[in-house]
Amino acid sequence: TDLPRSPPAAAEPRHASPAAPRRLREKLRTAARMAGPPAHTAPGSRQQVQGGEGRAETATGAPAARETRAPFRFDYQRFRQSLRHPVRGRRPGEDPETRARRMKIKEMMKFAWDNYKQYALGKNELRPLTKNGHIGNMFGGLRGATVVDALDTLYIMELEEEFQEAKKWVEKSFDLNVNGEASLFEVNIRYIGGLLAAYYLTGEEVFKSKALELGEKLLPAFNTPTGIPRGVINLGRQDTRSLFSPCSGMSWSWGWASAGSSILAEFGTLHLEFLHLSELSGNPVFAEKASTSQLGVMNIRKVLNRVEKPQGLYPNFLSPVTGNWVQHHVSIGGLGDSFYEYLIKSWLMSDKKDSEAKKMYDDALEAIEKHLVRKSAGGLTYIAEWRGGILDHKMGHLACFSGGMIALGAEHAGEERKQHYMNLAAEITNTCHESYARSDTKLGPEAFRFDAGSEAMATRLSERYYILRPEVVESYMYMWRLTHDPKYRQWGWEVVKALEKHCRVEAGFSGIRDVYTTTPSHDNMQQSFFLAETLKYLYLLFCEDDVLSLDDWVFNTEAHPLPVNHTNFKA
Ligand code: DMJ
Repeated sequence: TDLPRSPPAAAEPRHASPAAPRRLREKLRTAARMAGPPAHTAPGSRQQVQGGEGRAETATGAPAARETRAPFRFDYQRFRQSLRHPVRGRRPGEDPETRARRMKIKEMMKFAWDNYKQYALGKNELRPLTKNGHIGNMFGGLRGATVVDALDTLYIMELEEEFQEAKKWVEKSFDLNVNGEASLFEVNIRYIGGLLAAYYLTGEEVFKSKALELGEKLLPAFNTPTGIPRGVINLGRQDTRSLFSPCSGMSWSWGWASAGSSILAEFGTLHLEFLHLSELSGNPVFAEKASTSQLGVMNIRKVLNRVEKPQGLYPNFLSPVTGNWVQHHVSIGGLGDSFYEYLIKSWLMSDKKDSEAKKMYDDALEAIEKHLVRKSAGGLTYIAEWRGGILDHKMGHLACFSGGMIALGAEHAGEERKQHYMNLAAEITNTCHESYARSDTKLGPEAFRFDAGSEAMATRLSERYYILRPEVVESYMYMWRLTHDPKYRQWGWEVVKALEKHCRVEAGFSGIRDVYTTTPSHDNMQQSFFLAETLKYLYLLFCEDDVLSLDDWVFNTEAHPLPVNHTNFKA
């Protein structure tokens, strides 16, 4: 069983000898601060509690670490000069139809933003039918998820006025001084990813400082016996004991996750952003906590490389206490998806130096292909889910990102494997397109199945909805960039037309409850990832390849571009 245990003692570590180099001693001190007081028993139904209640140090020790370190400055100008292509491209002559389609997508973005601004600015999402805002409980009291998610898309589309409106909101109204329970994963991919991308694209300091401040608030989630973070963290101030924020800095596992486990796609989707937080701050604590081990706090990859993997597969639930799998459910869709994405992207972002990530990706993909990839009776290739050795012949919409990922990885697989993986990527993307083409709205369901005579269609009422998700157009964008086969632009344009017809309402875009009826019922929610991802990938599909070139950028799992690390930009 998964009982609460104490993290390592918060004392000067044994091996911090006076002879140790100064940088190392500073790191050790920081990490000792991070270790925090003993664990607490979780209130209510919560599974695990660890971390920083009443912590005497500043938030996570990172600010204190800054006091002892030589001042660090990231040289933004030098970084910009290092890019191989202008961020927004060179704009050579292009055919008028492509331009017109791109302009249409830009208009959709403006419409989505304008309505959010008018009815919901400062809330997390727009409710386009009732014309008000939605806050939800994923972001621990943080607001403006749509603003932060939209920043880089507005910038790339040259919606200058709208970008300035969004920036002004971040400067004047984005309050990080909140006290609530947040998803570590969602805050990381949407807020940290969005702020980092906005900084790298524009050089505006406000985005960098907000990203770093927020990043520090996430660090206590790593205070577990293995260093595998828990899924939920309280974002409250951690430097004072307060009657009003008794849980600040503490973290929990999701109540619904088996036996206090952490989720593969959550703890496996931090690496890109946390490396950039370290790069920009000069503070190694983010990267170390996200990737390497200090003071016996096992890092994420170490734990994963140590634990035995059934048939080479990675199950979705892992105990942050023991470092063992809690359940044998494997999926390249929800709960697993972006873990695999971040392995290949970690390698690409490191300018192909992070060979550990590449090997983990290659091995994982080999196991997935062997045990999960299947062909339907009708000849469609799909990726099934695996439950303790039994295949569930279902593919989630979320799993449709994998066509793009496999194509991206194929580029670097060596000639023979390259063609093999490009074929696999094309087949999976084709299957996902079929899931759209076989619906009445030409939008795809949340999940589709290949059993009981069904092929690429939802068989359960509860899986028929479409919430403006990006994964299918994400794969079209990568497949277009890597093959230039015009069918991907054609398929992307089909999605644009379907969104306009079935999801556009008077005050924004809404998800729909059933893709198999042309009189859809709207779910009254304009998801922030529609602006961050769906519209951005559609727009890029109709851009030249040098706009956010894949030579210079990797997209985080929320489509926020982060630069490939060609050099060290310390001023
Ligand atoms: C996004 O927040 C991210 O793409 C995440 O990785 C998965 N789900 C949504 C969009 O569907």
